[in-house]
Amino acid sequence: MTATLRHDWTFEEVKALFDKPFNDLLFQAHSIHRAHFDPNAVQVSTLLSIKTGACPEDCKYCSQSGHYNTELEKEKLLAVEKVLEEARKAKASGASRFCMGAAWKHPSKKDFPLVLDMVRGVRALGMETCMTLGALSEAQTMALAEAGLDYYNHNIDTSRDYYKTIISTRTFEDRLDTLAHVRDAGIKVCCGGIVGMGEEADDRIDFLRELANLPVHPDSVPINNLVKIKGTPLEHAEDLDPFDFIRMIAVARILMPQSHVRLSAGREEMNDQTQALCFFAGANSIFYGEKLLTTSNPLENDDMQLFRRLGIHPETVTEHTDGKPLLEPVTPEASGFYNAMAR
Ligand code: SAM
Ligand code: DTB
Ligand code: SF4
Repeated sequence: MTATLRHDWTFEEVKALFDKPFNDLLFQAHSIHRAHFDPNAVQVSTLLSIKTGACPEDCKYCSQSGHYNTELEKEKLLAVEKVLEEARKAKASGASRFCMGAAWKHPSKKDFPLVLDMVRGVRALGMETCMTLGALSEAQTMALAEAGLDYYNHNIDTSRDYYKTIISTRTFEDRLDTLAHVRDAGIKVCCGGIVGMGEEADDRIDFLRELANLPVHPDSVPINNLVKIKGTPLEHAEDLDPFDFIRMIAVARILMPQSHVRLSAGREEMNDQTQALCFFAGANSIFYGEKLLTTSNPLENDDMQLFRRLGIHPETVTEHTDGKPLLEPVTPEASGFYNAMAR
């Protein structure tokens, strides 16, 4: 059941998917998943916060916003060598992609050359590279592409309508502008958002519709379940029904059949059964490693056990997004994923 790629989804069509009986929705999503991917392979990325806290943006969910008192320990931009040391560790533990995140509105002139060195350095270790640094100018995007950046993460986070309730220091359109620069520079786009922020079901429908109707589907679609941070306005947001979270994954898979859908933040609060259903519904990427950016993630060993229990293996990666080979292919056997388990 291969699906044609569409960019003209209507609200009613997406709502009709959400309204399907759970089994029908999962069957459709899994059939599409199977037609486009190895259903037992999951891409494995590790995150590192390269600059932490004191962010000028006011995202109501975020531990790193300078607008809220979240008791977070702030940290200046890490030294390039420290970042490479962490990337080496992530590779040895089995990650194929290293994602570096900075709490900036946009990168400064002073910091930007260091960020480029990080991209070159991580790439030279034989890993895929990903960065999330806030808004980018056209020139910065070109420079990142030249340095060999594989992916740029820049989320639209929620529906266009609900966006204003969550963030006031930038607009939804600002996000689309940076996404266009990234696409134009030939860097693969990683773009998704968060659920469980007090949004309506209609916002979740519209959020996925916006993603699917972008000129090109994002290559990676992270679906984060809100990690509630003490001191932020969303500290006491109501939990989303886990079945509604699984529905999000399933609908994302149906709308964007060729994209990697990432089961992102919030896995620590999910049981194994929910995660397994997410993989069945079409999730085929995770953040792996004991920390996300500032909050915790399942222990590496727990993820390895879960993979083993479900017969899932890390996805094999042989080349960068520009077609150049990785220093050495990352295969399940060579990735260090299972070696790390034996340790
Ligand atoms: N500052 C950059 C930006 O906003 O693009 C990059 C880092 S930001 C932390 C990346 C994404 O992480 C956000 O867009 C949001 O979707 C997700 N995120 C941040 N805090 C979160 C939380 N508490 N729970 C779940 N997801 C979160
Ligand atoms: C994304 O969508 N999720 C990641 C990544 N992109 C950068 C970040 C999750 C952050 C969770 C909260 C924290 O650890 O601070
Ligand atoms: Fe800053 Fe990104 Fe957090 Fe928003 S999500 S406050 S931009 S670090």
